[in-house]
Amino acid sequence: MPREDLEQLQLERLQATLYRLGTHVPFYRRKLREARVDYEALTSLSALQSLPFTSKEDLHENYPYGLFAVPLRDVVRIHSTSGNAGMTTVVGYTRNDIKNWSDLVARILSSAGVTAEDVVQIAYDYGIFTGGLGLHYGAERLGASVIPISSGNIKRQIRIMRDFKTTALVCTPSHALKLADVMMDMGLNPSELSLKYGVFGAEPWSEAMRLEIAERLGIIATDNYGLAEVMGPGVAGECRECNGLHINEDHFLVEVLDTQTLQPVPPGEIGELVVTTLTKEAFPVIRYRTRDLARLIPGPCPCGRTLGRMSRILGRSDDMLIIKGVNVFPAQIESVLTDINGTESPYRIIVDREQHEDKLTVMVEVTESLFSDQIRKQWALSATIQDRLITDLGIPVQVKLVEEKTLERFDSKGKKVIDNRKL
Ligand code: DLL
Repeated sequence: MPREDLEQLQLERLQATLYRLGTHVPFYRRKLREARVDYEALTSLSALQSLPFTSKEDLHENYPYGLFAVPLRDVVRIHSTSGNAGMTTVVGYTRNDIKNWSDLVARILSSAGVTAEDVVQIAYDYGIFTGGLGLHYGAERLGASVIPISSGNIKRQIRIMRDFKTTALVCTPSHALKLADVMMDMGLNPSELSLKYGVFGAEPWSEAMRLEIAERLGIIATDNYGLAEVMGPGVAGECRECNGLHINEDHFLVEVLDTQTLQPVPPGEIGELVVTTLTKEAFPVIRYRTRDLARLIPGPCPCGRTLGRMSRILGRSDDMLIIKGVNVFPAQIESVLTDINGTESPYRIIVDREQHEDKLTVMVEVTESLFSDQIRKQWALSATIQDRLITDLGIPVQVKLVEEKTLERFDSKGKKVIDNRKL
C-alpha cells in the first residue's frame, strides 16, 4: 500500500479506536478528557503526540477486565504475558481480533518465506502465553500444515521434525540452538531434515545467534516481535532480507521515544517503542509503553514492502529479564525473599546461558548462625525459597544460600542482577 493511503487508513482507524475507548472504557474516557483530546475532531496523525500514555501499571490497576472495551460476552479468548504471578496482565480478543491476529501472524510467516506448502512445527508453549496459539492460528491461516508440538520433550520434537518432514520451525532462538545441540547428541545431522525456515522471537537475540542458527540448522532464520499487551506475536517481523522487522503499521502505530523526555527521537536513533493499536476491539491500547528499546530503519526495503522497519530489540528501559522466554522482574524475586525471610536480605540474581539454555540462580545471604551449624534448616530454607520462586516465576530456579556480608551492597536494583548471557 502506498504510504499516503496507509496514513489515511491509520488516521481513520485511530479515530475509531479513540471513539471506542472514549465510549466504552472509563479509564480512557477520563484520560482523554484530562488531556483535552477531542477525538472526534482528530484530523492528523500528529495528534498522536498529544494522547496520553498507557503503562503496565495502568494495566495492573485495572486488573483483570477494567480496560476491556467490550463486554465479556464478546470476548472469545483470554491471554496473558509470559510473566507469572504478581505481574499478571490479562488481555482479551473478540472473534474479529482473532481473525486479524491470525492474518497478521500469517503475514509475518509469509514474509519469512513460509507458504501453504510448508509443514510448520510450533515449539512455543501452548497456553495462556500468546506464542503457541498466536503462531498456530497464523500458520493455519496461511494454509500450512501445522504441528502443535509445544515446548516439552526435545528428543520427541526432533524425531517428529525428522519423520514429519517439518520445513519451518517456530520457537525462541535459544530453543533452536538447544535443538541443534540435542540433534548432535542424538547423532542426527540437520541435513537429514527437511527444514528450510526458522521464524524466531519472544526473547532478545543477536546477529551472531542468527548466523549460528542459520549455519547449524541450514535454514533462513528471521526475527519476529510482539507482546501480549498489544496483541502477542504479529506486531512486526522480518522479511528474507533479514535487515529489520517490518511493522504491521496498518494495525499498529509505533513511535520511538526518548525514555526521559518521551519525545520522538531523531529518525534512526534508539528509543523506547510505544505502540497504539488501530484495530483491536476487546483490548485496544493507546501509546502503550513497551519498555523495549529499538530504532526505526529509514528508507525502503529491497523486498518492496512499504511497511516501515524497526531494528531488532536492543534492550529494555526497565529491569525486566527474559529467562527461558519468560518475562521476569527482579521485583518479583525480591518480594518472595522478603516474604519468606521477613526482612530484605541481600541477594544476587545471576542469569547464565549453558548449552543454549538459560539458568537462573538466586544467591541469598543468611545469618551466620544458620549458615554455620544448622545444615538441615539451611536446606529447608533454600527449598522453601526455591519452591516459591518456581511457582511465582514459572521457570526453574537454583537457590544458593551464602554467608552474611558475602554479597557486595548495592543501592540500585540493577546491580543486583548479573546477566552473563552474551546475547
Ligand atoms: O513474547 C509474544 C511473542 C511470542 C512474540 C512469540 C514473538 C513470538 P510477551 O510474553 O508479552 O509476548 O513478552 C513480550 O518479549 O516486550 C519483548 O521484551 C520480548 N520480545 C518479544 N519478541 C522479541 C524479539 C511475547 N523478537 C516481550 N526480540 C516484549 C526481543 C522480544 N525481544
